[in-house]
Amino acid sequence: RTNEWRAGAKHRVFCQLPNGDWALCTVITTSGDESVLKVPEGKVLRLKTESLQPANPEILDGVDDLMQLSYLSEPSVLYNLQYRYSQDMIYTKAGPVLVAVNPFKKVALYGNEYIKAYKNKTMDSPHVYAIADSALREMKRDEVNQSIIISGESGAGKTETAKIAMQYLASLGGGSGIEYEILQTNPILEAFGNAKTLRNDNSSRFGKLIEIHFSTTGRICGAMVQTFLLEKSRVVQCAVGERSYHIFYQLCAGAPTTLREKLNLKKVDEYKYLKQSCCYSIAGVDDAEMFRAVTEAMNIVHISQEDQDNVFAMVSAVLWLGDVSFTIIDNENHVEITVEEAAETVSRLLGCSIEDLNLALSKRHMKVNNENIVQKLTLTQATDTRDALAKALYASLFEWLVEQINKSLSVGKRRTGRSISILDIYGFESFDKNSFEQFCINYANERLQQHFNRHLFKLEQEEYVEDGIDWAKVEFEDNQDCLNLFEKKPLGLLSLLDEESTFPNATDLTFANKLKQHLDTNSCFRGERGKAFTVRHYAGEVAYDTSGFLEKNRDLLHMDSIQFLAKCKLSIPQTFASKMLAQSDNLESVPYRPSVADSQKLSVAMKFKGQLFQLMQRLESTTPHFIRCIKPNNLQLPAIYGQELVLQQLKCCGVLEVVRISRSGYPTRMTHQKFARRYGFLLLEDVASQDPLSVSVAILHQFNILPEMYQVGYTKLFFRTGQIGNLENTRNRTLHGVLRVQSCFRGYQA
Ligand code: AOV
Ligand code: MG
Repeated sequence: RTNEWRAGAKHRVFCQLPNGDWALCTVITTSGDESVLKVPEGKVLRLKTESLQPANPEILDGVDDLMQLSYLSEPSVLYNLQYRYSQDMIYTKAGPVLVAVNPFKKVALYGNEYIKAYKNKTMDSPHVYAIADSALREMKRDEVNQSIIISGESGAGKTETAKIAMQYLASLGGGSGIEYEILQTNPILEAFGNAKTLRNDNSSRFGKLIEIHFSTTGRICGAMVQTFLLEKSRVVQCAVGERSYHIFYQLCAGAPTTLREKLNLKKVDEYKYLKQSCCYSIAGVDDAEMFRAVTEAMNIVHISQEDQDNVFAMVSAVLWLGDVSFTIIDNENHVEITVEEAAETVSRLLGCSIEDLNLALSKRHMKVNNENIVQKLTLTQATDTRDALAKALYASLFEWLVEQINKSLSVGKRRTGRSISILDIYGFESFDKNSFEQFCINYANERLQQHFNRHLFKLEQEEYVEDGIDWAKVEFEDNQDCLNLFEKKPLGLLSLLDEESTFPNATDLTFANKLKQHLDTNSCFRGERGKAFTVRHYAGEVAYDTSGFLEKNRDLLHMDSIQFLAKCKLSIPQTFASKMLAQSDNLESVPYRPSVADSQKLSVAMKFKGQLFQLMQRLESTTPHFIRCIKPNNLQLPAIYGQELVLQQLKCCGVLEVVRISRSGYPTRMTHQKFARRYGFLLLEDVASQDPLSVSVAILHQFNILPEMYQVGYTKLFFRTGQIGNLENTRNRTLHGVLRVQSCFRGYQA
């Protein structure tokens, strides 16, 4: 433990203010175990010396790579990011990782001038452009596919960052015109897959990987989009203050008169599905204008006018479906649909008869003891069936759009195999109440975190090895145990969930009990009271409530509904249903059961796991570039930097972990030349004639820097945390001393 920093007055330290924030202050005096400090507003505080944390010397204020910090403590990292943020320097490196702090305002860091500057290397401060540029260069140089992996919590800026990276790639790899199409996929996917939530006015409700392909000459020749787990439930249910998908509001606000009449559009506040959240507009967003932008984008990616008409017919049908009501026909609460405007509009838009719609929503065909029977549905069952149909319609529409985009951007024969993938995926989530969605999202993040750890370690080790220094492996916390908790067969969370989902009589409670029975000895798992359980994730503990897990995992669309869609004249749902039927070899309508060899055989969790494995496989064969987005406040406002909030995210997205990893190695590096130049004058002996390495070694000896605190590499010196800080202090004292002597001398002369 080094205590030197405490020794003298005028030292910069961090102290924790009553509100919990860390403030940079100077030590006025230290006596006993207490210090008197001057805090930023000029106030004076007396605090226990023990509670203080050393601060870095002034020359390290606002360094553009956290690795250059001599002290890598939490307050130092927070202060450095804040220092930069207050000057609109929103990007900072944490070693190989780019940290991006959301400015929540326009910052003058983008556009052609900047793109040129990064391309020509006249600018080298941390930036998304710099990351995209390295990806492009390394792709060409090493002939290896690259990936840009963007993570961070909701509203942190992942989607914006992905678009900024795409802009840079489009600009440098453009020429064929296809780059413009690629950029235009964004407004389409955002209209159909983004929504206003309490955390983000433009929240992506799906994960996205876009693979941009390059020709041998480095020109963009195509792209492919893959999406993950769209949040379907939003279509039928959404929290107060949030909105459903943008497209619903855009269509209602922006459809021209003829389309409006054709689709029988109402005002947004007249639809049940949209009314429940009491939120219809977004500050600063013109939905009508956005509608025009979306149709323009659809033209650009070659979605025909006829297809666009079909798309909007589906959007309208989903809205009207929510308004379909039921009439109770007997004293057992059985229902039929009420024949009125809603039902009529739905059947007209989908191209089916009202009878078909009624059959699909109020009856269910079942096979019991090899006998076909028809069950009448109760009001609750019918309403659920209606909502499931609306979700399926919307999900099939989204899937169809992604397919069209991929057809239009298709690489085809031009494929060279070289690509840069950009991953914009939901970050780790921990709310007061966490459900199946968080369960899947956090599982995905565990996988990504493992990928992240592995690569950072590899990089770190490679640099040491390249420079020829001794490198005893540093330990790092790996999250394999938590991954095992999810993936182990047969006694892992996913397997147990699937098993329970196959039992018709299982409930969320029996599922929770099963977990507790089998997993209670697992150190990453803790059973809670009732239907809850806790998982110890790498980013912290999350308590999940199993309510709805089985239902959401089964995600059943009854065979009656599938057959209904197959009969509709509208092509998108029809194709979707035919595909499902083609995969199905058994038309029995049963609850989810593995013996049913159809497209619904796979549970949602299993499908997601499959997608995730595929994704990881794809990423493994690429050189990764990591960007961690940070949200500095929950108000979506500029210039507010909440330390607590930032710190929690730095921990969650592994930035502090990278920093911690580096601490156990040699985080500060300086070339022999720079080191000799900076500190050489402190030497007592004359070294003017010596080479930088000898000068460096002489400095290390004179200042008694312990051998375990540094390593001499071929080109660089590697230091453990805090070492450069001490040298800097000596250097400053000496420089000030020299100045004082000089001014005394001048005084004497006068
Ligand atoms: P997310 O993708 O990380 O959330 P977004 O990329 O949608 O977050 O960013 C949220 C909002 O922050 C944007 O709508 C912008 O207003 C603002 N913003 C982000 N980055 C920048 C930037 N570089 N410059 C200016 N404004 C920015 V989510 O999709 O909710 O997880 O599911
Ligand atoms: Mg997003």
